[in-house]
Amino acid sequence: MHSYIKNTLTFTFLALSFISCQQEISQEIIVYENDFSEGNTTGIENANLENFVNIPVLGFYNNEELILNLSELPSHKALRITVDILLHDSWDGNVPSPGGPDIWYMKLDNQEIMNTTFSNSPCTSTYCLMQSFPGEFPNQANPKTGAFNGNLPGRCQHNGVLGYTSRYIISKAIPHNASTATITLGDILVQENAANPICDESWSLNRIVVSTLEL
Ligand SMILES: [Ca+2]
Ligand SMILES: [Ca+2]
Repeated sequence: MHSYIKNTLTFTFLALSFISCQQEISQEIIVYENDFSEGNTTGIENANLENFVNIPVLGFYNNEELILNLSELPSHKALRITVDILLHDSWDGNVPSPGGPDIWYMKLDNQEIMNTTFSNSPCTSTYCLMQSFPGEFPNQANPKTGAFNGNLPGRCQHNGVLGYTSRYIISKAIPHNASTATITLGDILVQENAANPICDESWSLNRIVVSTLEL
C-alpha cells in the first residue's frame, strides 16, 4: 500500500470540520458513545432506561438533570459533545408563565454551553409558539426549526399523535483540556396548569457521543 494512504488510514478520525476559532482539527477521538441499546449506564447520574416507540432511551425527564462523568481523557484542546434528544408532548418554547418558557440546557464542568427552548406547537397564521433553538433563549425561531425529525408521535399527553415528539441532533465543540469532564443535560419546564407535568412535557436522550479534539 502506498505509504501516504497507509499513514492516512492510521488516523481513525480525520479533520472533518472547524470549531468557532477556525483552527483546523488534526485528530478527533471518540472517547464515549452510548445509544443505550446495551443497557450500560456506568458513569451517568440519574440514568433511567426507558423505551420510546421501541427505541432504548434514557428518560423521561421533567425538571431534572442527567450527568455524564468522564475521566482519563487523552490530551486534547477541545471536546465535541453530540446529543440526540427527543422532546415529548406539549413543549411551549419561549412563551411566559404559565405555559413557559420551556428551557433545555447543556453544561460542561458546570459552565453553561447551551440554554435554549423548544416548541412542539402547531404553527399557523393565528397561533404559533416560537422557540429559541437553534439560537439561545430568548431567540425567536419557528417551532421545530433545526429538528432532525419534527413529526414523531407524542408520548403521553398527546400519546400517538404525530408531531408531538421532535428529535434534535445537537453538536457542540468547546475548548477544554482537563483529563476529566462532567456533562450535564437538563431542563426547566413550566406547565403550571398541567395536572401531570411529566405527561404534559418531558424529554429523553437517544444517544450521546463525546470526542476529544487536537487542534
Ligand atoms: Ca405545554
Ligand atoms: Ca410548558
